[in-house]
Amino acid sequence: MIDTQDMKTKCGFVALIGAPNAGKSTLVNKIVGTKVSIVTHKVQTTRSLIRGIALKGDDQVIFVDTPGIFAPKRRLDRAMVNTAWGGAKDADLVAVLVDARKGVTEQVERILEGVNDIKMPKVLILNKIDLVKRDSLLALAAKVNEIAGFDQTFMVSALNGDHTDDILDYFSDQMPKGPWLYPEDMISDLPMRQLAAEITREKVFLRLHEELPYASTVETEKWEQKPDGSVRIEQVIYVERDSQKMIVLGKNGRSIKAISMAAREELSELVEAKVHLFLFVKVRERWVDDPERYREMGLEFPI
Ligand SMILES: Nc1nc2c(ncn2[C@@H]2O[C@H](COP(=O)(O)OP(=O)(O)O)[C@@H](O)[C@H]2O)c(=O)[nH]1
Ligand SMILES: [Mg+2]
Repeated sequence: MIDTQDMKTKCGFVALIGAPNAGKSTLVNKIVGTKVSIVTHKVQTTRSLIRGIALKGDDQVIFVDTPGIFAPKRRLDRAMVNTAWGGAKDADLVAVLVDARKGVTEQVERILEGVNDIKMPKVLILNKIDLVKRDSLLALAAKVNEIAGFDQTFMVSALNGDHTDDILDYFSDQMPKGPWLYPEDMISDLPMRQLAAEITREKVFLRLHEELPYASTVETEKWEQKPDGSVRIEQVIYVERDSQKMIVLGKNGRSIKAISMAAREELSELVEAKVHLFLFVKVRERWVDDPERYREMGLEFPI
């Protein structure tokens, strides 16, 4: 056994939970300082647990970005919500993010009731303070704390970074003593192939509307380093129906070209090299009921 009591370093997990769109992924990206989790204005963008790793002095704080918690309907929804609560139960500290502009919605209320059953330390983060008046924040903080008791309340804007440093200070202080779990230069535990698939999935979310983002998933099939330093990446966008494939492709391939260009640009930044991106669209009728697709996404397959 290693005696951690005399250790100078601390290391632990902070799970971020909240309703879809509260700003969880934005906050992780802001604190980590790099985009490790994709963000869109649409709900249910994040599907699995994404870990973003931040350093503060001698301490390592591993943020676990979770899918939003909502009333699940489909199997994929259930997998995401289970994953979010599971992430909370494995953490050293749970942070509940609430969109300050939306306040205590029915969805938030249900989450807060669930949070009451969690035994570890809990903090409340009221996010998007750039969108609300200051005086309404105190009332909201009081109201939320009546439903679930929190050890601390923070008020931040994940978007512009207001007070996000305070969060990191507090969390690093609260982490248990112990050795770092990840190397110093690591910012996410997501494998490159999966991160690359997430980037393309973000572009699909941004480009397409209605049910399409939710009917699609992206997987990286091939990743090849070329002798000239460039990278060839092949990815498949899975959809459920032929009609959806037509929409993803778009008239004269316009949509898929736009998705591809946007993804390629960001992938080049990520790998710091020229990227040749090849996107294929495949119809897989019941991918949402296929355990293999869930494994690829890092989700447990709910029976
Ligand atoms: N104005 C404002 N918008 C924010 C803030 N944080 C996140 N957002 C926006 O809220 C939306 C959802 O953010 P996201 O991080 O994907 O939420 P998640 O579903 O909780 O992960 C995106 O359009 C973000 O740009 C904030 O502090 N202020
Ligand atoms: Mg998210």
